[in-house]
Amino acid sequence: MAQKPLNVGLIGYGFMGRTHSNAHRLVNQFFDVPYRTVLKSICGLVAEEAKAFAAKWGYESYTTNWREVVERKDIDLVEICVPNNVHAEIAIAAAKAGKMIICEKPLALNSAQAEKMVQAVEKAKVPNLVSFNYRRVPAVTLAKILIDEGRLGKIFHYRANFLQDWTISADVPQGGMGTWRLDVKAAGSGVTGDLLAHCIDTAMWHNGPITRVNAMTETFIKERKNVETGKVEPVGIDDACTFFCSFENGSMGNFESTRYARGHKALYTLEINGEKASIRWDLHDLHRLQYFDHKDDGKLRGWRSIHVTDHGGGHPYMSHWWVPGLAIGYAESFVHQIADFLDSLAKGKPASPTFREALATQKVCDAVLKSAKAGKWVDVK
Ligand code: SOE
Repeated sequence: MAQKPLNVGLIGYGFMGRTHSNAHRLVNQFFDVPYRTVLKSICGLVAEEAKAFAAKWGYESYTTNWREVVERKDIDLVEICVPNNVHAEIAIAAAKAGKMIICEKPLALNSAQAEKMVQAVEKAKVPNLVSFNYRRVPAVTLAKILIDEGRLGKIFHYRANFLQDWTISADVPQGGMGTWRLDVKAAGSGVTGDLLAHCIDTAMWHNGPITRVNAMTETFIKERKNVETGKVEPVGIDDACTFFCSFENGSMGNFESTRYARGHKALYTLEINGEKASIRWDLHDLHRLQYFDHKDDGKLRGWRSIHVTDHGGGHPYMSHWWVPGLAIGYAESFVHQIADFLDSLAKGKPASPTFREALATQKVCDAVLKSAKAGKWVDVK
């Protein structure tokens, strides 16, 4: 396939900077997409680190000034992999400069800010995508296909958890590289924006809009040292959040996230119960989809564990990888994301989830935090 080059400027060389860079390194090896991504520039706070990252991942240049990336005439796509409080400023400037944008999740600190970002990309008519990568784990995509085929029938329940345990110690600081997620000024919220946003994005993709929520949050450790100021400061994020919700289709939702579930490192699970069938998925076993079909013969009826690696069986994305039976993992969900983005670009179609779709997720997050504060049901508006 004839491929056009697509020049990338990536801002942020932390954990997400690595997942996105890795995806660029692999996408053209495994997917016949009409564009070949070229790693033009990496931007990060410390020049020496940016230089080392550029050398390791194959970027042609590095900088510590994100405006340089946004303003460079030879850059087509800007990827935003920095803390949440800088997403809006960079995205709006990039849209004004006519760049395509892929932004890490959550889109913004809150929906008012996300709204401005949506206006900017829509006014500039630039392709845009928010990196809710779990949609593109083949088993999660297969769940969407099964739901859309009507195999579950009417949906009654959607439940999801995202459990971690890395902030239990009071010695974990807030602010700075790696721990900015604990600083409300940088993150906007705690587990609601960081982890539940993933669950909400997937849930609304699978099961349609969420209309109202009833939430509770807790901050277990009230003060932590701030790496930026060197002072012990109040913690402004939610350490844990549980909420119930209604979906527009009449089903009930039940969501929980915490960074205080000792023993769980990144346990994202989801379960959907329909009139005819149920589905269950677990990030720790991400290539499997559990499926129960009530119409199976009674003697054999039970939960089946589908190893989602068989493209002969129609398993999404798997024809691009190895032979049936051999699994892929977390990193590949980012490869699928960029492959889908490039494919949509060639077709002149938006790639999902767009900034506008991520705004809907942000509105649910805002309603969750508002409900927890008010101690009552809140409509998602
Ligand atoms: C937090 O620990 C985190 O890295 C999130 O920020 C990611 O979005 C999630 O995929 C894994 O956990």
